[in-house]
Amino acid sequence: MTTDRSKPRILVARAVFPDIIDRLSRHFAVEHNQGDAPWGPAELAVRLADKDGALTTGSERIDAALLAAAPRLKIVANMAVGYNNFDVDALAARGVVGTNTPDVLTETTADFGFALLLATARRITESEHYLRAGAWKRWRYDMFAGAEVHGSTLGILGMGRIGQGIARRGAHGFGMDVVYHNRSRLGPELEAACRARYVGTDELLATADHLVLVLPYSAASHHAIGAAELAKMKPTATLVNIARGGIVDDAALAAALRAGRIAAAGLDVFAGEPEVHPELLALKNVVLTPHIASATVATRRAMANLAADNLIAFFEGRGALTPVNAVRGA
Ligand code: 8YV
Repeated sequence: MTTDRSKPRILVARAVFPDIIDRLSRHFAVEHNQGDAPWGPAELAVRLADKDGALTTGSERIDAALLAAAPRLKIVANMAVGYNNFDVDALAARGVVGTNTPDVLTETTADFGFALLLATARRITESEHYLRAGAWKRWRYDMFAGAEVHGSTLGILGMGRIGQGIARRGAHGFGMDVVYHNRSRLGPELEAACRARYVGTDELLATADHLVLVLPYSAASHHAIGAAELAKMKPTATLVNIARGGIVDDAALAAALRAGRIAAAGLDVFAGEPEVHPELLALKNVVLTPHIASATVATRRAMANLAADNLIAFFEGRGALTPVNAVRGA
């Protein structure tokens, strides 16, 4: 914490690489949370009361009530590409700039989406638990026999940068037929680069052997995959969610997995995380990871630096680098 009042005052809401704090401190009076204490909305409101800017993560909800408690706030830099933790209308109403961290995490997150697909389809964690439990006594012809990945049909719901990265990996690396659905269809050049075919949601659900969710969370995508959608999938299909919890109805998914309506799921995100639906925890045919799709050292550093770059550029009067809304100026 510092009391230098000549510089803009910044709150860094969660622990971050120490050199990012050093870097920010050259430009700003920084209050940080390197102990990573769990600051709830009330504590956050108190700490933002005298701040000009904030560096947040997906864990901090920035809404009208919080903004009302932060009259000086001009910019909130999210260390995430997703910004469903922002109430964008409330930010616009107050003239506060929101920024995110696109591009720097695209390939890393696509790598992880593919890793989760492979682990789920090929039953890697389930078989490892079996081995560690001492249950492996002899080979058997159908032991942990999973679903084929190469040459199968990869379905992608949400075809932004990360979805395209997964499509390229599937098409070029694993010889998969790629089908996708998105709010808007890609141009012919991008479709060719991804070797992906645009389909409606019913065809996507019915044809995918492996369906990966990479769409942003919004009221419109809440429970985009529920009981009705799961019923349209192949009983042999794998579902992977690296987007946001809440896009999948976790209770409906647990029921479908238990009943064999679909074969398996790989989930990196959960409604109400870090809580996980207890029925998902009890199932063997689901691979569960704690929201780590962007978690490589290099990528997390790039995300933190881009969030810092946004704050620095904004307060130097150059404008935010990656704004998510149209508010401008320092
Ligand atoms: C973040 C993410 O790690 O970028 C995103 O949208 O989901 C992750 O990369 C997480 O949101 C923490 O900010």
